[in-house]
Formats: sequence, C-alpha cells, structure tokens
Amino acid sequence: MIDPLTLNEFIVKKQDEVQFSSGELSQLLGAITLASKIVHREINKAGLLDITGSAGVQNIQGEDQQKLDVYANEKFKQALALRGHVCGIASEEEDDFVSFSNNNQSLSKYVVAYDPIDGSSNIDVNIPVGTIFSIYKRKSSNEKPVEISDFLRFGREQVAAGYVIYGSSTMLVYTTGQGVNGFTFDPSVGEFYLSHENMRIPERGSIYSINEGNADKFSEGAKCYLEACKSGNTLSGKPYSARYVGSLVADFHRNLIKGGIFIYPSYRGVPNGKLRLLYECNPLAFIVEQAGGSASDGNTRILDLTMNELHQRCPLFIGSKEMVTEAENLMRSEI
Ligand code: AHM
Ligand code: MG
Repeated sequence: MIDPLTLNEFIVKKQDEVQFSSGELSQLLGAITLASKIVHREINKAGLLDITGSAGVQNIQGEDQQKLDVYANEKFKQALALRGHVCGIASEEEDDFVSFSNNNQSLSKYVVAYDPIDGSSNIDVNIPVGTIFSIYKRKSSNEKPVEISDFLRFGREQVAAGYVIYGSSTMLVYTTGQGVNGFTFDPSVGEFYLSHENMRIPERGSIYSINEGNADKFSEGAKCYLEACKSGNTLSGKPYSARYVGSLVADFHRNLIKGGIFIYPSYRGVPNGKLRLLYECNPLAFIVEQAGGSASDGNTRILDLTMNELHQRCPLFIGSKEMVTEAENLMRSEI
C-alpha cells in the first residue's frame, strides 16, 4: 500500500492549480501547521499541567481570555512573523491588527486573520476546540506597512482559508478555491497526511446545530424554523437531530462530513449574533462553498458582506445547501 501524501507533498503536487507562487503556500501553511502542532501538544496536556482556566484578562470583545487562548495566539503570531510572506495578522485575541514591519515588505504579500482557539470554553472539559484561519493578498502598497484596509475585505477575496480541529484526532482542512481537502495529524511522525480528499458536504442532512437556550429571545422567523426542525415539517419530512457542541469548528466539521446546518442567529439583545465575520464566518463560508454547501447571514451570502470593523459580528447560517435555503425561507416567513 502506498503511504498517503503529506500536506507538503500534496501542496507541491497541486502547485500548478493554486494562485500562490511556488513555495508561498507551503511556507504559509507550514507556519500554521507548526503552530497547530505546538497547540495540539499543549491541549493534550490539559489536566496535567496548569494550562486550563482563565488567564484573568478579557479581550477587546469583553470575553474572558483562557490561558490557552493567549498561548495559542502567541504561537500562531510567532510562526507567521518568522515567514517572509506575511506582512500582518489580525486575531480574535488582539485588539488591533499587528504589522510585521520587520519582515521584508516587498516579499510580504499576504495578511492572515485567525481565531487561535475557537470554542475555548470547552478546553477545561475535554471537548474538541479548533483554530480557524483566513488568508488574503494585501491590497496596499508593499512599500509601506500593512493597513486596516488590507483586513477589511469581502470574504470572496480570500485566497485560502482553513481550520484545525483538535478532536479525537487533530485534522487540518483547507481550501485555496479549488475544492477542500483534509489532513490528519499523525503525532508519532509529526506530519499531517491527506485523509479526506476533495471533501463534499451532502446537499441536505438531518442535523441542526443551534444554541436553543436563547430561543425565547429569537425572532418569530427563527422560532418558526426551530419548530419546523422539531415537528418534522422539513425537507425530509422528518424531525432533524439536534447536535451542538459549542465549538463552532467541531459543529461545522461534523456537519461538513455528515450533512447538516449550523445556525447562530441574531436575537433580542444580540443584534448581530456572536460570531465574527473576519476569522470565523468568512473562512468557514469559503470552505463550505468550496465543498458544495452555502453560508448566509439569514439573507445575504456571507462572502458578500461588507466588513467595517476588525471584530465585526454577523449572524451565521452555514452548511448543506438545501438546508440553508430552507432556513432562510423560514426566517423570512416573519416578514
Ligand atoms: P470563542 O471563539 O471565543 O470560543 O467563541 C465562539 C464560540 C463558537 O465556537 C461557538 O459556536 C459559540 O461560541 C458558542 O456560543 P454559545 O455558548 O453562545 O452557544
Ligand atoms: Mg471563535
């Protein structure tokens, strides 16, 4: 039996298909995989070492930063800063974007946005968490340091996006706009191997993922959708199964493989939902579309939304194409 390709071998093999020059993508993903291997190692020590729990500070969004949020943020930042192709990053855990002004500006064509640990409240209870990343070509002149406008972009301008899920195994899934491929980490070798080639999300599935604890504050449309999921007034004519881990990456990954929909709507007191457009919604929207699914804010395609702020939030409806359309139609039924 032939060994599966490593991530790097796969990139080299597909080099002609991607919009990166020779070596760029492998260096960029090399930085991300290096940091993710370090984070994988730390997460696997949770419970043994003093790495769980709050770091005692809040991020700019008023959320408690966990020790691993802070640790992972630094690891990704360091790894990306050391590669010449990145001129700046934005992160859920940084108030503002960070310019790598020491990097050779003329070689630094890319900006990277990331959520270092998504679902971090689950670390302490041994439930999968993830890392999400999004890569853009910079727009501003490479004679000068990176600018905010290099990050405030349409999701459709992404040149690559991906996530790492630290689950029963650690996996990296990414797209450069030519389909979606998944790689599983073999810790004994220290390599990611191609395990899920050309991932496709089923057109419809039987899973809905939503935090129902907020249902009392949902709009009439969202309540109507929830009622349909439970009563069986659905595409399949049967009730859907509820599955909600509370880590977006884990819920998304399951639905990508099995078929389903993840929803984080706006509701009373939370006008734009919870999730962030730059480093949560846009990268996953790019991936899901490349896998044959869709993503919207309940009305508009996520990848077409205008971004005005780094940490802008937006409602998210993402997953199997027919299920997203079904949810959008029921959301509109309140009008
Ligand atoms: P985080 O990036 O700070 O961990 O927040 C995002 C997480 C998502 O992973 C998850 O889908 C959502 O928050 C869960 O929120 P809630 O507890 O409101 O259901
Ligand atoms: Mg997150």
